[in-house]
Formats: sequence, structure tokens, C-alpha cells
Amino acid sequence: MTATSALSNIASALLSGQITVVDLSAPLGPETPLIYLPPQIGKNTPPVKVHSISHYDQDGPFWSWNWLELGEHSGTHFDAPVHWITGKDYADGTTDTIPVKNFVAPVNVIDISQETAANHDFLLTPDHVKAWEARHGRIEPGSWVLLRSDWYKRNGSTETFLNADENGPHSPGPTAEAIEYIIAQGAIGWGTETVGTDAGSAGGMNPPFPAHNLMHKANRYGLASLVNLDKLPPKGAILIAAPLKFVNGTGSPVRALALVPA
Ligand code: 23J
Ligand code: MN
Repeated sequence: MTATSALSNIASALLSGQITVVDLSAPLGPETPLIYLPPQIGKNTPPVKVHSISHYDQDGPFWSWNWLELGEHSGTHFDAPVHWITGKDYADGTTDTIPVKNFVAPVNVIDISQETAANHDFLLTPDHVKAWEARHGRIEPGSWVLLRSDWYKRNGSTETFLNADENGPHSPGPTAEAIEYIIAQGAIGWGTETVGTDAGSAGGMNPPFPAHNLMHKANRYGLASLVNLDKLPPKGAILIAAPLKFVNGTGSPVRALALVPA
């Protein structure tokens, strides 16, 4: 197939509905759940605020527009390599310098929804990833790995989403070894339905926050607070997720989309 016919096949399939577009982003607004870091660990990102400039009124009679007060790591968002100290020196590691081809790539979706329902602290291991590959095919270099947990169904409130008690937050995520394995396979990114790309218990792991520490050390990316991963096949969808081109940005809210065979 020529490159032109490959793209025109996609165009026809989009127009005919053979390929559908699935929204992987949660609503972004003042109610959006945000990560909470205990004060001894660091400062927190402020709530999203929407300020009106005008609303068809004396401040702008025919138009409505707003300005935003918005942390880079709010809601469904992209983590750039420079977000973590281990990735701080990559010249192509900020939101404005990442090669754009990485924003459109095949996805592998690993389903841990059953395990998560039984154990909110469930951790993905390399053996689980290898068993997934034996069934669905290998994680190909240049692709994304997304962790389906169905945790997005708790994204309506901060309380259920963070799921914290006196011992801290309880939410699923990867072991350091699982992240090492997907990096070795050549995955360019790791995405989850939880507030961040790491498990709730990740602050106590070695290294702390391994998805952040190891992915960004390897100049790879993260996606957090994704939704609708249960609408994706294990393999065969294409992810489109581009951060805003913030100069020197460490991350950005994204409208993440998937192209999925109908
Ligand atoms: C800062 C510190 C720890 C974490 C995070 C941010 C995130 O999850 C994030 O949004 O990147 S775990
Ligand atoms: Mn982030």
C-alpha cells in the first residue's frame, strides 16, 4: 500500500464510520480532581479557575471569553520528560520540543479492571505484561501502553478518585519492574486512568514514583486521568494526544482521542 492510499483508506473509514473516535479525556473545570501531595512532600497544584473577560456585556458586547488559572498537571494531562528530575536535561523533553510524531501512535491496552475491583492497591508486574503480550502480541517500539483499570468511573469526585485514608491514597498502578519492562520493549509512553501515572502507594516504592522516575529518565511520556479505556481493544487503536505547546512546559492538559475500529 502506498502512503497516499493508506491515508485515503483512513479517510474513507472515518467518513463511513468504520473507524470511530473515542474521547479519552475527562471534563476540565473547577471540579476536576487534582493530585494531593502531603505538605512534607511538596506544594500542591491549585484548583482550576475560569475567569470571565466578557460575556456579551459591557466588557465585550458581542463576545464571550475567559482566561484560565490552570496547573499544567490538571485533569486528563500529559507528562513531559522534564517533569521529573531524572528527565530534566533532555533538549527535546519539554512540551514545545517533543517530536510531534509521538503524539500520534498505536496503543496497547492492558486490562487490570478485575484485579483492581478486588484490590484498590493492585500493582501491575512484568509477568502480567508478558502474559498480555503472549495473548495479544508484543508491545512494539514507538507505541503507547495504557492501563485499563476502570478507575475512571470514580473520577466524578476527588474523594472516590484519590481514595485516601489515614495510610494515604489507594489506587492501582505499575511496579517499577513493569515500567522497566515496557521501556525495554520500546514503549514511548505510559498512560493510566488514575490521577497520576503512578499507583497511590508509589511514594513508598524504590525508586519513589517509578512511572515518573523511570519513564522520564528514558525520555518517555505519561498520560494521567484518562477515561473510557474500556472502549478500546487490547491492540489496534491509535492514540492522538498532544500537549499544548507551552514554552518549557513540563506537562499540559490534553484532549486525548483514540481512533478505534468500529
Ligand atoms: C508531582 C509530584 C508527584 C506526582 C505528580 C506530580 C503527578 O502525578 C503528576 O501529575 O505528574 S505523582
Ligand atoms: Mn502529571
